[in-house]
Amino acid sequence: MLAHDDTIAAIATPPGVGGIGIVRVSGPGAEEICRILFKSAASGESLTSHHLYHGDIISPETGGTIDEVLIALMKGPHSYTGEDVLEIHCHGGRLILQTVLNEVIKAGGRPAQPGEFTKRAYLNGRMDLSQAEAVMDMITARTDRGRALALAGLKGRLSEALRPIRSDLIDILSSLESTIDFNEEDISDLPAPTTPNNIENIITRITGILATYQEGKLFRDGLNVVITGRPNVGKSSLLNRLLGERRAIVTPIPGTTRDFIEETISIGGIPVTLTDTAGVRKSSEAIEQEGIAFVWEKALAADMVIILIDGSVPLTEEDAEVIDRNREKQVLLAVNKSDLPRKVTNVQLGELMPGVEPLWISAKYGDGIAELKKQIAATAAVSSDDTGSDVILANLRHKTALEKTAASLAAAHAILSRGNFPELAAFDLKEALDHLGDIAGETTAEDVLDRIFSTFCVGK
Ligand SMILES: Nc1nc2c(ncn2[C@@H]2O[C@H](COP(=O)(O)OP(=O)(O)OP(=O)(O)O)[C@@H](O)[C@H]2O)c(=O)[nH]1
Ligand SMILES: [Mg+2]
Repeated sequence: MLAHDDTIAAIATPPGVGGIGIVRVSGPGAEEICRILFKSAASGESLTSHHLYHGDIISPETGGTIDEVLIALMKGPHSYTGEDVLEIHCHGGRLILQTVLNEVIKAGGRPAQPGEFTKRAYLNGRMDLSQAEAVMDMITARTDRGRALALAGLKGRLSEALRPIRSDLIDILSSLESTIDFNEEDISDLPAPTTPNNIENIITRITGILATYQEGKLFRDGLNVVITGRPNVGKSSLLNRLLGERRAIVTPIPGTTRDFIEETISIGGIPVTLTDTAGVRKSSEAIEQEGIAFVWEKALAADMVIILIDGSVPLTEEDAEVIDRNREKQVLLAVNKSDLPRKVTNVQLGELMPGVEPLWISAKYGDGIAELKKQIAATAAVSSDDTGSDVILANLRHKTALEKTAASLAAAHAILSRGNFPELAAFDLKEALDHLGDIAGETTAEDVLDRIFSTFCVGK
């Protein structure tokens, strides 16, 4: 265990006003800070670890009370960080929390860096690196599916799934190394006990886990969907309908939306960020032109584009341009105003956009919206084939590490298939183990750790 000799402190609750706010302290000085600042309501009470106490935070300089609080002292190693942790539950005002934090720092703490509590938890072996990363995924989860995914990470499901792979890898390596030792003692013609099949089996298991990444990423990071089309087709109406509230201005005047409007909803557990954009047309008006220039940029960057057509009027050149500009994108073609007499046919649309089945909807009355949502989720999700994996990979760093593991294994496999060169294969297997170890943070470099924890919030 790596003991830190300094004590860190931070406001752990978000900025703004709340019912309560928490100042969190961790390190060898936590108990002393508590002794200096906290005066228990029941005089003469001694503090038991992991109990909640009621009392006041007192300024040692003036002797005045700063706030009436609840505190908990959690002695290490049974605490979040593995160190002595003090939590001060104050009234949730920014000034109060800042004042209490200042007193904590005067009493021997120092301001914590982003993610420093969790980093200490990791360094002290309270969790592995993939679990530490899941802490932030948990906090930022936007849908129930995303939360469940993060929770699995937090509970160490990924590490659990990788453990047998790791131990099989170590077995293969040690049996390989034993043949190397024998060879050195010149007992030749010893059959290599490690068949390439063992390695192939591990590669297959890793590939199974890797196959879950697209799904995992979708539920964790979500999907960017841009609604585009010429003016007045009902883009803003569609955004409002999908959101279930009046968010964007809707008028019969073409060119109503100038700027883009972004909102996130959950579709089948996927956090979908919808962007309503300005209607695309040739415009001589500067503000509108700017808005339209933005549309192409937004559409280009999107994961998926909904091309919206007004089905109650004949197709125009502008519709054709919108379709043309999005040929390379993942698109859904929706035809709006299905409640009005139809002036557009599926055949016409098929000519403009072969192979894409148009979906008729009414943003105004809600027809076809459930189907549209279904199609968004279905188009985004890659095959829902059972990958045979009971963990879902959602983090790019984990994916990269697993890919490197598989690549090193493939190299070892190739060497062993070609002949008996156990030394060379052992080298690749060791590398595979290193890459695998990166996920739990067994072999992770300091700069990588810094990068990971710097994305955390202060106080976590
Ligand atoms: N009948 C009918 N009218 C609709 C439907 N959807 C939208 N409208 C009407 O079409 C007009 C334009 O709707 P908007 O949602 O503002 O269209 P938009 O594509 O955002 O327009 P711009 O922002 O100007 O590009 C409004 O009068 C809406 O009430 C629909 O499904 N049926
Ligand atoms: Mg609009």
